[in-house]
Amino acid sequence: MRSLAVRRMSGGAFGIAVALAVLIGGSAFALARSGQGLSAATAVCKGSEVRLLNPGRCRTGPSVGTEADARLRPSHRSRRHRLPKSPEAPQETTASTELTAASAPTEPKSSSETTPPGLAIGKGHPAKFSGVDPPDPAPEEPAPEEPTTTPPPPEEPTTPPPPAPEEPTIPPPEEEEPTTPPPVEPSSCDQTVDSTSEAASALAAAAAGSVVCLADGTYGSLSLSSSKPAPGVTLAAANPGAATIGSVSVSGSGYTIARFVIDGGVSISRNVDRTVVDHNRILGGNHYGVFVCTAEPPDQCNDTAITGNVFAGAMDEDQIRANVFHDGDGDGIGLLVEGNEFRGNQERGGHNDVFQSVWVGDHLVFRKNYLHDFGGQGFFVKDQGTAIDGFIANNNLIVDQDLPCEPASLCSGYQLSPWQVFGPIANGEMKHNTVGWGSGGGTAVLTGTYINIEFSDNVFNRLTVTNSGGSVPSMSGLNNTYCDSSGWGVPPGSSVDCSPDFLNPAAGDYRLASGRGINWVPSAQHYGP
Ligand SMILES: [Ca+2]
Ligand SMILES: [Ca+2]
Repeated sequence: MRSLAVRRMSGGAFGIAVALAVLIGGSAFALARSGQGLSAATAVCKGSEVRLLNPGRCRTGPSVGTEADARLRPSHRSRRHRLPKSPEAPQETTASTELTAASAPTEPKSSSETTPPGLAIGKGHPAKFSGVDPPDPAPEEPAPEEPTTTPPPPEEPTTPPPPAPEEPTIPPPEEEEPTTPPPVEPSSCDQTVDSTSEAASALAAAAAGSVVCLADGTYGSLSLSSSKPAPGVTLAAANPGAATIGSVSVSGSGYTIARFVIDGGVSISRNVDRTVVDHNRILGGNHYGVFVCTAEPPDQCNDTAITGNVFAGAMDEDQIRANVFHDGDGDGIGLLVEGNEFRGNQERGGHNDVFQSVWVGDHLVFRKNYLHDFGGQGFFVKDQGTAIDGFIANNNLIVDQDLPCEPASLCSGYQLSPWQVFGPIANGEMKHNTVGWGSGGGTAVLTGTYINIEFSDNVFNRLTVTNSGGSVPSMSGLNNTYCDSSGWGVPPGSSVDCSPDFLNPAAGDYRLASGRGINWVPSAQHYGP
């Protein structure tokens, strides 16, 4: 799979276009919220982000029991395993149920062995969108949020930790991993404007390669609809993190959105090419963080990149929803999700996942992401009718999956799966991932048809390989470390270790001297603006 070596999509300058802000089914949503008298609490929490990391302070948040919930979700939500059935939304079932239904004679494990407490397998995705785009049905677009009056201050780039004394030498990575690319610099602004209407005009007139910047401030929503030829155009905050924008609707090709605080999510429409969402802070409390894309086959979104962002807080559904991604330019990447930090996701009854792939796509590259201090599910791939051709999930760190459901009664436990990959997938690899350690942490699940997939050099806490996706996956691979496994024909070179000697987990350094697992530390990355 090295032939799939990923080259980052152009993060540089781009041309521009304008768009008419067409905000979608938000009014009802906002109305519902205000009707619950929650607006103030929401704004406070969103502005400070405290709610996202300290749910106890904001338990009256908007996600539970609102009119919007009734529209967006099943009406009966006493438990997360009873989403209503529909042709597109298979009912969530427990692992034991699915294993019984599709029991494989070769799988002698009892349900208790294959169904760790709290494990949720086979969760259905919410009802699909209507296929009309635009206008968008309710689930497609986030409701416009009242802009926060006080955007969070830009985060200072973290400084690398001092070298640990007598730190073991980390072997060089087996493959050359790209570093997090530098964000657009303010000095690169070709022009700076101070309203979304001016931005729209500037983008419409901009030549490919241009960078239009927004001055410091809080703005409403943006719609980018005029396609731009390569290398596209960039809309950036003039000063990193000092401009807050609402929802961003992308229906034209060739846009990079960089270094903003985004409080309304990013939605990429069908048949859009070359969208880059780079080094933004994407706030919770909206429908999705980034939605790629509002379509189903045969429509698709080509060559999308989501890089270097921080996703902070739970959405009504997923922090990233990926549907029909496609490698249109033949560089081996259809959707690149790389170098992002994800925190604060929680299961709120909407099947809230950090990353969920629905429908088929091709050439998914999920790499070097940092998932921590979250709940719900982590990396979740399911429901594609045909194989995702080109599947790379490498060098990701998933730890401290310990946020409870909200409300806690939604979950029998909060240790939902950090890594759940349903086949069919083909021609790819899962390598050098470190998953399920720290506080909390559910069981990773691999299931379904895997074709030419390598699973090597990973460090998983708990891993289940089941037939709940229709078959037990067959993988090649070497040299994994794990604590507990079920149904897995453990590859050669694997070792059992329930307390791997991570270099400095208290400081987020989950590298191992053996070179297995990740080869980077979060503190050396630049997330967000
Ligand atoms: Ca591509
Ligand atoms: Ca979901």
